[in-house]
Amino acid sequence: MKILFLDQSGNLGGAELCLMDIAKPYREDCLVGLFAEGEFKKLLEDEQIPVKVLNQQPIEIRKESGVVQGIGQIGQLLPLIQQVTQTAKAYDLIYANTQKALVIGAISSLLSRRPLVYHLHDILSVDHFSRTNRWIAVTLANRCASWIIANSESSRTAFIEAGGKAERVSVVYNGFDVEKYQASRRSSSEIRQALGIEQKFVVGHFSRLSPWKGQHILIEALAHCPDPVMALLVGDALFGEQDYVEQLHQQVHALGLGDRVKFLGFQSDVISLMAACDLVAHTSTAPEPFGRVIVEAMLCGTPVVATAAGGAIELVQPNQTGWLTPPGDVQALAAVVNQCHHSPETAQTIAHAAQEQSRQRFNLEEVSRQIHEILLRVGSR
Ligand code: UPG
Repeated sequence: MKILFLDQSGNLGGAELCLMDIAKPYREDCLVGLFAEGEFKKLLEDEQIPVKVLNQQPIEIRKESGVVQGIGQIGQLLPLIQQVTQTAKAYDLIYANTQKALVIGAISSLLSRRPLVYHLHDILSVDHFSRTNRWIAVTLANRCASWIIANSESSRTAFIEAGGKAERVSVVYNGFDVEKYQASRRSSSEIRQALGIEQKFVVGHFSRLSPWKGQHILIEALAHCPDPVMALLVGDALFGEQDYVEQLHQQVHALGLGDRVKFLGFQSDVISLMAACDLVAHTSTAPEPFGRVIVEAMLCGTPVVATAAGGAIELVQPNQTGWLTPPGDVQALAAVVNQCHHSPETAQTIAHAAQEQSRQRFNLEEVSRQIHEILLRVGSR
């Protein structure tokens, strides 16, 4: 089956890393059409997945856009719609991986008469999207998409609550190449030595720097933990959140934590770093649609504490495969960090159980099989 995948981003966010794994089995016969240049294109090329940037103009519509701004920007999308429609004629199916890809993909699907599948990586709630953008996403999905793949039960539920048709959505979790998390790690002691953190209790945070990802919660929690406890913040601001980055640096300075917080920026090898951490913290302040980092930490065998909201609740069984703390609850997070610091054996037992379970639950081969079944069904209609 020939598939035209569409993604708006040139940056490497979770939706893009997920798409890369989904597209791999189709690399002989697919095209990933991007709406921006960037690192994602390079990664796809490295993986020998055909890729083309279909748009040379940045698209200005944002998650929080209102109706007037939205309509005002439709004009700039016309050349892109035309190009996607032309391109789609050589493929059997359009697979939209992001919201802007849904907008373009839906119109092109009507014009090219190719079926559309929408992979929903977001929770369509007021926490994340303007009312206009929620309405656009749900209306286009209902009218134009043959099938919707939601990345968690939470994303599926929010979609239905926003008016989405329940009978056309299935939940498929992100899949992971589980062997990669065992095999390709550099030695943890080498990494800790290189970073000068051998004697520390290291709490890793792996996410783009963005207010709702809650790096500030971990920094604040650190102030309630003893000195050997430190944080590694891995990730960069991908969508222009420079004010937040500045705010984080000021917070570290104000709390006197300068030597206990390291900003590592975006790293392509997160596996080695995660394996070198004593604990991984997920601190999103709004419900996380899925939470790749939680599963990745589990696969690495590193204990994980996550925010009890959205997809994270589906991934972590409290006190069995990790810990859950209420969103924004600094004291609760600090308590878990201190508990893991004081009882590393218990933390390791829990991490081991999580590793065993996640290798079964999030196996990429099984996930690819589920996706392929959906695509075959849609393609044969
Ligand atoms: N990552 C890197 N390098 C870094 C920092 C992060 O490779 O320096 C990776 C990280 O390991 C993870 C990904 O980036 O694999 C980020 O994942 P996540 O925070 O889950 O993704 P989002 O960008 O927020 O993407 C959306 C949803 C999220 C869901 C994901 C896939 O918000 O909940 O897990 O899509 O469906």
